[in-house]
Amino acid sequence: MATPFNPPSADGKPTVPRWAAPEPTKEDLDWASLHSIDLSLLDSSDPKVVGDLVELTKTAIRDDGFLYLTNYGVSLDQLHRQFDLAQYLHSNISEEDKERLLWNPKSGLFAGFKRKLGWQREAGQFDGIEQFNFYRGEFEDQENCVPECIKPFMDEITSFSNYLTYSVNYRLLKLLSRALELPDDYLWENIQSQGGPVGDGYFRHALFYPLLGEDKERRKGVRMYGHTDYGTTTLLFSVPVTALHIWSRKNKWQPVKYNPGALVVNIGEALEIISGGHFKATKHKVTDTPADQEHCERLSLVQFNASAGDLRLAPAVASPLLQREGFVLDQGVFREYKKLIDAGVDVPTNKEWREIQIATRSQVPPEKRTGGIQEINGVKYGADEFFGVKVLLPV
Ligand SMILES: O=C(O)CCC(=O)C(=O)O
Ligand SMILES: [Fe+2]
Repeated sequence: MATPFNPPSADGKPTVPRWAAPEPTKEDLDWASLHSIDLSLLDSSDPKVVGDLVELTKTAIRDDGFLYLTNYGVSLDQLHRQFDLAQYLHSNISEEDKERLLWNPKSGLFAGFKRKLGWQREAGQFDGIEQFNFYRGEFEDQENCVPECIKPFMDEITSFSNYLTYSVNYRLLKLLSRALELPDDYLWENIQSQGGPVGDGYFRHALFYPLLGEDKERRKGVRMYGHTDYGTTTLLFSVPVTALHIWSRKNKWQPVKYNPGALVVNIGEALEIISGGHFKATKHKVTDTPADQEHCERLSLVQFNASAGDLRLAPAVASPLLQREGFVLDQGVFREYKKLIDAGVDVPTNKEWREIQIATRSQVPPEKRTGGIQEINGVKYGADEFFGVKVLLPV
């Protein structure tokens, strides 16, 4: 049995106001129909139950690349405490700390504080998205690298991030290794970056302020343009303010419905490549909210799990699934990697791949990307290119 999350106590710490979950939207939207995976079933002593779980996971990540994960060991109360802390950080971080801990994406990391003025370091136009990102460095040197106001609570944040990595992601990668019919520890041992609460990945406290008037007009409904995540798995906590959309199997953008307490898990590019395209790194974006949530602040907690930095990824041809069924070349980064591999050209290392994107990918609409517009099966895409790898985003 997996041990449930058991966080350090809040006793003797400054009082933290409770986060009040906004009312879910009442609009009847064209929701993405995602499968739900009950992670506790992985502990079942009945092989049929576990076998069915692996099958359902396989279906979910082949169909959607996104799934809801439930019963993963964190209670709703414990989760809401983490939202309290994220809200506290954004309400109490001093101007001095914002400046001192300002992020520098040119470094290839999103570490530290992002102001609500544009994506890169220099002040740009208001996008209303504030973030604090905890990388390895923030966890290791808390004295110098995290906001003063959050220091008393770093034990709780560290233990949460540790649980997400060493329990939730560990079990998830086991399930995904089984879907590839590989040994249980295959993805954890060979692909996942290691060390500390987040390996080479990061834990994020993001706050989306309402976007109104001219600012809203300018962004044309998009808060964060379509993209795929580059790591192994991304653990997004399902939030009441509707804004996350996925490019679904119906070839259209569909919103993800609030599922209290659930994790919204998406597959990163690393696993798409390793699985030879069987697992989908699905494009997703963050949009304006429905009208009845227009004035809501959207707090979003995310753990981005990263692949080992020095690896140059190739499909795991030892997988019986791949041997039986071959590659899936429908979409995405795997198809592009395969072109390079077939041509005998080195693909980038994982570290190079994520750092170039963080350092250079800016928040511009797909139709204004450097690689121009392409039409595939009647859908128009804007293109970027990094290391000879084309990245396509639906216009
Ligand atoms: O806040 C969200 O729901 C998603 C954010 C996201 O996709 C990302 O930062 O990669
Ligand atoms: Fe993302």
